[in-house]
Formats: sequence, C-alpha cells, structure tokens
Amino acid sequence: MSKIERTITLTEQLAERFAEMAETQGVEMSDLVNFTLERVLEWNRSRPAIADDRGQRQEARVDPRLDWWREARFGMFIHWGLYAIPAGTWKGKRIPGIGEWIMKRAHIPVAEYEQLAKQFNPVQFDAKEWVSIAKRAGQKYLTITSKHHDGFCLFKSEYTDYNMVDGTPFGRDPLKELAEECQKAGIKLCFYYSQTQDWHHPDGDGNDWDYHPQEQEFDLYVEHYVKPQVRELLTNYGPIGLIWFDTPKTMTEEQSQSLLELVHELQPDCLVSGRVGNTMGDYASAGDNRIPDVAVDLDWETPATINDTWGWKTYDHNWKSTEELIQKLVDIVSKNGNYLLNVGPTPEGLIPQPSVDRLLGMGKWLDTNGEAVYGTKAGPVQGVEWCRSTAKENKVYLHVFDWPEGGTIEVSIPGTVSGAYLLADPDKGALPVAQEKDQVVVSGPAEAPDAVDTVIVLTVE
Ligand code: JFZ
Repeated sequence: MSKIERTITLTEQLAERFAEMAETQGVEMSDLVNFTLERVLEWNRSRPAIADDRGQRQEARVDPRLDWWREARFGMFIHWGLYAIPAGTWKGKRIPGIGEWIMKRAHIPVAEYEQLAKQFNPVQFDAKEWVSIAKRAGQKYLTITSKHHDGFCLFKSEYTDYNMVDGTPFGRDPLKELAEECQKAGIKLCFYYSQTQDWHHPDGDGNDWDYHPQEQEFDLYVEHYVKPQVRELLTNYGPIGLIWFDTPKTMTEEQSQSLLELVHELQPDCLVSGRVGNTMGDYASAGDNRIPDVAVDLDWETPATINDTWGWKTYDHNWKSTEELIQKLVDIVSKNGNYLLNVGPTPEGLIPQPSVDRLLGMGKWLDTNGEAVYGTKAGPVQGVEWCRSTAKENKVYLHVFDWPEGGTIEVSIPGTVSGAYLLADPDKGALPVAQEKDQVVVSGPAEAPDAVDTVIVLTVE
C-alpha cells in the first residue's frame, strides 16, 4: 500500500469512528471533532515544558563552561535556508505549518526542491547588519541554521555540493561572514545543525516520499556525514559557542554520546544543546515557545518565534508585540532560563522589518533594565501573577508587570531588605520600605513608571 493509500484508509477509519461515536452519543460529529482537538491541545499544554530526554546532563549544572551562557540570557535564533524562497506557498497553494517544513508538508521530491538552490541569491545579505541588529537588541549570542531538516547547508562543505558556496549563484559562505562580524561585535556565534532529520540525504531521517526508510542506514549517515560536517563547522569558523542539535528522534544513546564527545574534543568550550537527545546536553531545551510555570533548577533555554513560523513565510503576520516579548524574556529569566528568539530572513537576505522593530524595542528596554536580566538567576518571588523576580549578588530585582493601584508593592522575601529604588532612576532615589518577617512592602509612585515592566531593585542582606 502506498503512503497516500494508507493515509486515505486511516482517514476513512477515523471518520467512521467519529460518526459511530457521534451517533451513539447523540451529538454532532463536528462538535465531537472540535472537542477532541481541544483535548489534544490541552494534553500538549499539560506536558512538562522541558521533556526528560531534552534535559541537562547532571555534571553540566555546575560546569563553568556555561558561565557565558548563564550571563547572556538572550540570544538570536536564525532560521534561513532554501525554504525562504517558497516562503509558505508551493505551486500556488499555501502549505499549512511552519515555513521550514514545506518540503515535508508538501512532499516535494528531492529533485524538485533541490532546484531552489539555483535561485538562492540573497544579494542583500549583510552579516554586519544582522549582527548589529542582534547587538542593538541586547542579544549576546546568535544561533543560525547551518543545516536544517531540508538538508541544505549554509556553509561550504566537502561532503556535499548542496551548499551555499558550491550550489547557489550567491557563492559566498554566510557563516564565514557572520563569524567575522560576531567576533568584532563580541557576540558568540552558534550553529544549529539537524543531526537526525535530513530529507535530502538518502540515509537521513524523515523523507519517506523519496526514500524507503527500511532500506536506510542511519548510522552510516551519522558516521560519514554528520560527524565530518560537525568537524567542518568546528574547524573552519573559529570558536563556536554551542551546537544546537535538534529533534533527536531515533538517536541512540551511543550516537548522542559520540556527538557530544566529538564536539568537546574539537572545541572543549563549545556547548551542546539538550536536543542532542538522551539527556546528554550541556543545557536543557524547552519545547518550542514553552515556558515552565515556576523556576527550574537546570540551565535551560526556550527557543521561540516572534510570529508563528521559524523560516520566512510571506503571509504569517501574527507578530507578538514588543511588550509581550519583553515580558516573556523576563518570565524566562526569572525561572533560570535563556530566551532564544527567532528571526526568519527573506530570500533576499533581509531580517523582516516587523522582527527588527520588535528586537530594537526590546533592546531599548534592556538598555535601561539589562542589569536585572543579564547574569541574573531566578529570584525569590515565584508564582505571583503580576510580578517576576530575578537575583544577582545581594540584589533582588522585582519585575512588576501589573502596577498595583496606589503603587504599594507587597511581596514575600527571605532575608533583610536594606533598601529599594527604581532601576530606571539614575539617582537611585530611595523608596520607602517596610518589612515584617518575610513580608516586604515598598511604596512606589502611584502610577506605573513603565507600563511593560517596572524594575524595583531591593538590596538584601
Ligand atoms: C524543531 C524543528 O523541527 C523546527 O523546524 C524548528 O527548527 C524548531 C526550533 O525545532 O521543532 C520542534 C522541536 C521540538 C519541539 C517542538 C518543535 N518540542 O520539543 O516541543
């Protein structure tokens, strides 16, 4: 039976089950379907934000190699590749889902998808500009898709011509140019690399419309393709902050372990993401756009989108507001996490303007309030709707999202509070503080000084 036939059979069976159930329960079939989908979404939301197998190796929790990353807290994710050309539309049809998955979602044959490389000519690409946007946004590291699931490589590789230098009219290596600019700007360059899914490679995971999965030799692909390419990435671009492996799927413990060892052998300081699989990462990876409810005692990161796609889609206009993004950053940092916020540049090589606007807005807020974000960890106030807290040395930073009426801020904090001031106040003018046991009451101005997040600094003994 072909894939299409199997899908049709399954769909028919599912429809029959729904029809049967709707009849016996005496409800409309469409209601039943909607109800079921709601439950599936609910189930997804109820799953832990950080899955066990994307966790952090225990030894890494205290490893000083992570110190730069713990200090950084905010990074730029870049999803860029051939998928930016169709940008969500294939042969006139809008393909649902995230942009970089178009090859799989539309079952585009390798021979056809490959042709996109001949059109990829991002003449407006300017590494300096991209890095400058990250810098002005207050982002301290930059993680770019060196190879995504579609198999196309943004870097010059000896192991395939399906790469930016050998396979496109552009002929330049954007990772080389980014490496130089990152070095100058003091931003850590990091590489996303899809180690399991590769819909182009005959032995890679995930393409069952061109290849027969039963006949594939995944181990050979890891040994003779993934590892040599990881070696290239860690040899040709200077010091790399981390390798962001993704969707471990079938990765065995041995395979995860050997990738981890290879990375650490080539660049001992280079970190490995939790999605290398089998709880072996240097830090844990939360589900996409997921934020845990309370602080997590791990080093972890949320990868997130500004709209709903990673790779550029012309018709995804569902942009989160700057205010929302600032609060998400603070929410994550207040729980010990890092925020890796994505942009999906166009096939011309430009970061979409709505993304730039929001990033620069975040940077502006961070210019004033960065002290309460960078190098901080989870603060003592947790699980409070209107307030988050971060902490560093003898300071607790209260992040007030919803300013209470009259400006009286009341929180529970262990330790003696010796003073309070608004972080945005250059004079650090003292705010009245009263404390009774753990209850601390700060008298702030009647009106919220910052509608998004007003930071109050508490000095704690
Ligand atoms: C993966 C990729 O498939 C996707 O294209 C993108 O690169 C994203 C950053 O990562 O997608 C995932 C991986 C893991 C989860 C969700 C989407 N997860 O654990 O919830």
